[in-house]
Amino acid sequence: MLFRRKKGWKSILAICAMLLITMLSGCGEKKESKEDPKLLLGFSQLGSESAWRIGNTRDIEMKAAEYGVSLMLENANQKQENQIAAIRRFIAYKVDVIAFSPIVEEGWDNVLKEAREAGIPVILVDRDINTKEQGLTTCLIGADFYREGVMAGEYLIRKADSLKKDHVRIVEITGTEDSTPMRQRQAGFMDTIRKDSRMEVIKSVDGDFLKSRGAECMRELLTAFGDQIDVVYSHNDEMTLGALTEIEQAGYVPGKDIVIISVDGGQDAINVLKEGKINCIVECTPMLGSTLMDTALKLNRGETVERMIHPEERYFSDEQDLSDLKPRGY
Ligand code: GYE
Repeated sequence: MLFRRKKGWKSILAICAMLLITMLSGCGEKKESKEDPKLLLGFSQLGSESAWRIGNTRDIEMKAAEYGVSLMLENANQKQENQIAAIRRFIAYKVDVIAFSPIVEEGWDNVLKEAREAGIPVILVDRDINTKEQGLTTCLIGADFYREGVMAGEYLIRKADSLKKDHVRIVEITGTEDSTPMRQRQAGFMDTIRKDSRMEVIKSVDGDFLKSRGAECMRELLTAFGDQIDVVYSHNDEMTLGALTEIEQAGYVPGKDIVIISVDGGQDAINVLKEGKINCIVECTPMLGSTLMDTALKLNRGETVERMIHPEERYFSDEQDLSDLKPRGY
């Protein structure tokens, strides 16, 4: 009897202990779940200058909803001071993670030190920055813009070969001055064509990634150089589409009289490439939302993340059969 009663107590104790362990480990699991609804992400988008940017914002909103992340999204309308103010609001609001797409590379030290003091990790999306102090941000999720410039340059060398050109005069319409894609797309392109003595950049102008500026720049370039222009290298589709109208109005056939090279690969520009008016588009994908959510959740769990996260990219050109290309989604 006595023996049996003792055994009963032991069993009850063991069951209680097991229940406690299950409950505790259950709590742990919930906290680390991918869909932790408690993550509050503040994201400062730089503007809405292009199909790329609009597609990027839409993708981030969609993925936040999918991952159960609460998103505080602010659009800075192309102004750095608006981005700085947005980041300050995120800090005051005590978000868990801050992400932003910096319009330019310089001028972020102070606000990022404030984020560090508040203990909020910061993710760079799309573009890079240049700070005096290192380690103010955790990582960068965005394209390898230098490689995009290299792909554009390599295409041009192949095109010059096929056209049997011995002198190639290029005009460049660049993106926003001092932004990472502008700097890197230029550097990758120049480093590639520099090795080829046929290539000459006759003029480089700032088109600010805008369609209206692309048109304006092209008008000025055509007035200044006219027939001399063999190639337009434009840092995004918007500026390219703006430039094409001007080229046609001036009586030239884009894609034939002038070789057109663009970057991004949004649907509108791809359609024009298929019509033969653009010769090559280097892809830059705006679909960075999933990686951003995964990274924010990891940081929120205190995990370390890769410093540079580049998406896979390719190019589209008149050398390829693009009839099976899937809709681009931006
Ligand atoms: O190419 C352009 C946009 O930073 C990669 O910004 C981005 C660039 C993109 O407005 O269209």
